[in-house]
Amino acid sequence: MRIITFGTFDMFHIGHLNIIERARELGQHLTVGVSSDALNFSKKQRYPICNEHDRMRIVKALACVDEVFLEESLELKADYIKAHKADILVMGDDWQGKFDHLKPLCQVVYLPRTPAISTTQLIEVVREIK
Ligand code: C2G
Repeated sequence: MRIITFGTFDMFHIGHLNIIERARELGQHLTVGVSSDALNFSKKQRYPICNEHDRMRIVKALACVDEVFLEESLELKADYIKAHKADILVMGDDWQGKFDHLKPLCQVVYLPRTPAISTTQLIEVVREIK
């Protein structure tokens, strides 16, 4: 089985590693779409702390990741799934139900998020350190 997952993976943390490892365990090949800086800006009106080049390098360096590409639009999921011949799309359950329309193309699996850690929370903690 070929797996695909997507994310920004800004300030890479244990929640990111957990979902990537669990996604890889569902098959034999894992492709990760890393959201572009521009896509993040359009969604959140701010750029990630780490740029897309560095975020892609970090994800690509993981032993459980076989392939990485830049995700430039949320609307292109179906094209990315076909281009990478993915059998299963894995997303965290903060996206529960959001990608069910892709079920004719591949299996869609939502895995539970790792509790008590997020990029937003890390940014807030670092900001508070004076
Ligand atoms: N995640 C997790 N546990 C956390 C934090 C994140 O399991 N504590 C998961 C998210 O559910 C997601 C992945 O890690 O599946 C990447 O999270 P983000 O970097 O926040 O990516 P996001 O902005 O949700 O992705 O097409 C989707 C886009 O790429 C956006």
